[in-house]
Amino acid sequence: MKKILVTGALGQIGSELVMNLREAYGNDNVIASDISTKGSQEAIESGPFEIIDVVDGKKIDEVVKKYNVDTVYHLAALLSATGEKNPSLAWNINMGGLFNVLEVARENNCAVCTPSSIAAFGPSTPKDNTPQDTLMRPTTMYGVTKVAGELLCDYYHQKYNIDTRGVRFPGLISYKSLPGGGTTDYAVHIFYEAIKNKKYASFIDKGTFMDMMYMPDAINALIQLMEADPSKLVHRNAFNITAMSFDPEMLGAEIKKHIPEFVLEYDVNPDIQKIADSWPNSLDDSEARKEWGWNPKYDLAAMTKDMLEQLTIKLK
Ligand code: AKB
Repeated sequence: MKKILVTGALGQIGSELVMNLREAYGNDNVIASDISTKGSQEAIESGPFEIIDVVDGKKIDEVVKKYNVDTVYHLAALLSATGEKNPSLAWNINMGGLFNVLEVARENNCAVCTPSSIAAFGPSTPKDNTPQDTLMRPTTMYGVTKVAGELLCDYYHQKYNIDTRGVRFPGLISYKSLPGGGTTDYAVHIFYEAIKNKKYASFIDKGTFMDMMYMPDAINALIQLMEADPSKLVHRNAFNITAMSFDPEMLGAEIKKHIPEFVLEYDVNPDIQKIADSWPNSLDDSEARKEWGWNPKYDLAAMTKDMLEQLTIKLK
């Protein structure tokens, strides 16, 4: 049985990933960790939990040794909009944290799964059906750390034979934990406001298409990729994956099918819009489909219906 450490376990992805991993591998085999205890109490209470600040490599090493960890899901990172407000902090956490995790993995022979992002692409990348292997010159600090992180994982794989794997996540939509400081966060906030106030002012402009994914598909991607036969993986860091691509108008229209009074307005944030404009409209994820059977279940209609149902229950 795997012994898994999850960093950033109380964040948007982590809080759901931990519960799914515990169901699959057993509660005691999944060690959740985060910089504080703020966040999902379920993830803290249902199995082992440790405080880890990922810039502290010694602490990561201590926890890995304490539990005989053989697989690390490294999720702790600053997102794009927050990263642009504090680029040096983004560099320290995103690059310093990943470097520490890879060094600990080398020392203790662990597999490492860490997400990259559509932010790894930039304005010179082909915008539509963006290929797996293409130009990557991002213009945000978050994007810079994601490209550098992909290269670093490739390096540890080639040089030290560490089993590193990753995906380029699009915007992730979920109802359990809120995202923190991302460019794609409008696609989560819109659901809260639609249910509570029947209107939403989007900080991303109409006509801005970005890839998106519902959280159950994102969690499956991380688990499925780490279970994939390594001999089939040509790429490692990191696979394009997507489930849908839409702009705010399309999402608003889909919500209106369930809440006819819903009104979508715009209050565009120029700084965040600039980031969105530098990212692809839609990714080509055929390599992930071919190499490890990636196949998302939720499209825009299925995701919207489920989000509204689940969030309505949660907000009651
Ligand atoms: C963000 O918007 O920063 C993230 C991402 C696409 O990586 N959701």
